[in-house]
Amino acid sequence: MSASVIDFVATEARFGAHNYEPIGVVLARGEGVWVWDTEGNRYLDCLSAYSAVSQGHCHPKILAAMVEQAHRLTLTSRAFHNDQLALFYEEVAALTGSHKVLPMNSGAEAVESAIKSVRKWGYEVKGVPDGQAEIIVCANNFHGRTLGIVGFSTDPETRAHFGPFAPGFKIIPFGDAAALRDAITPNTVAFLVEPIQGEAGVIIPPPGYFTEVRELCTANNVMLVLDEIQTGLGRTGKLLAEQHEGIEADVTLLGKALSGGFYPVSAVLSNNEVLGTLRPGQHGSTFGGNPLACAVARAAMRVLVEEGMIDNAARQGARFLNGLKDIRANTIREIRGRGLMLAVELHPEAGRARRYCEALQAKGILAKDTHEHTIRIAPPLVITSDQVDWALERLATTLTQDLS
Ligand code: IF1
Repeated sequence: MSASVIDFVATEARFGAHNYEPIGVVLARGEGVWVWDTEGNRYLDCLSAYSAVSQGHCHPKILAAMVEQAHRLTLTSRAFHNDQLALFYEEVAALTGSHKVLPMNSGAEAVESAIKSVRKWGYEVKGVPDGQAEIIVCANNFHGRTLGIVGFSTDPETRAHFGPFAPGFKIIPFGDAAALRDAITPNTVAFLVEPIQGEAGVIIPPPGYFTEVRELCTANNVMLVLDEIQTGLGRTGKLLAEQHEGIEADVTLLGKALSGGFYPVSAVLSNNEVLGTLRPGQHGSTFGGNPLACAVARAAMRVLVEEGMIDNAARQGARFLNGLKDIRANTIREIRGRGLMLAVELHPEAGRARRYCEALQAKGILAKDTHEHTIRIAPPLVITSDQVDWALERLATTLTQDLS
């Protein structure tokens, strides 16, 4: 690495908590699907900041909305109204068919807020005895990094030495409706689940799973909370991943691409019942629903729809998936994906996925490994057919190498 790159990396190592092991590239600029490092090398971003930059890097219309609002009013607190929040509410509710919106900042905050809200609904509406609410989650879940959330993680790395944890969560296998049926009790208030498990390696449930889940939740007065923070807003080729299953969640969580990567914006969306239980003073956030966040999110949603990014994700996702499946390489165990949420799982004997990500970097593609043997592929939803083909060429040459 050249001197300037080592300076950045060394300084990060010197001062920064070592909670990430980034690939050896220092990025300086982004535009659309492309990012450039400090040396001017160009890469196709196949991570999109974990699907937060779905609209492409530095989208000009989101940037313009951010700059215009930043000149006018950035933060008021919710102690006062502002002229962006109501518009954000209207537009996100119209886009998703929701009735109530709770604006937060990070995805984890939306998840935590949803947990608080469904518990409150359980006690005050469903009649669960106070302090006995149960929430069912899935093994290999990823819903964020707060203490409450890692308390129900099954990943030792995510939860080791962070305890003690809060009770009230039951863990069942993902994709097994019978396990959900058997786990529900009169004190169950919600089933919190990702439509497709992202961090687990793009795990897609069996056909019909969510139809059964929806029926079980309805029959037992259990709130179905879908964490669409990664799968939502076009990533899987539909606005919400639930649409592939033909169901509707009771509570939907959005984040990441809700701001197009410009600003932390998340939201809990629900029917009246769940969010209707929150009264003044019972929940809040300094930055939640601030005018700058709302202006950015409004622009991010607008360009997603107006520029046909959702349909493009479906088309280019199919192209990408078929192209990956056409690669004949002994290293590949399985190719998975829906829309532009794709994964290449390698055979364990092929070596660590990180080695292949490092080889891809040398060919101009930035991708991230997950759980040792899987390479995630999630480019911005603005990717073109030519760019998909360009990426597939490089993936094919890399995956046919043996980097064990
Ligand atoms: C990290 C993972 C992805 C999420 C879902 C909630 C959140 C996330 C489905 C929390 C966040 C991020 C977090 C980031 C890496 C990335 C990630 F690898 F950690 F799991 F995308 F798969 N629900 N995912 O994916 O949202 O609070 O981060 O805004 O923690 O390293 P957040």
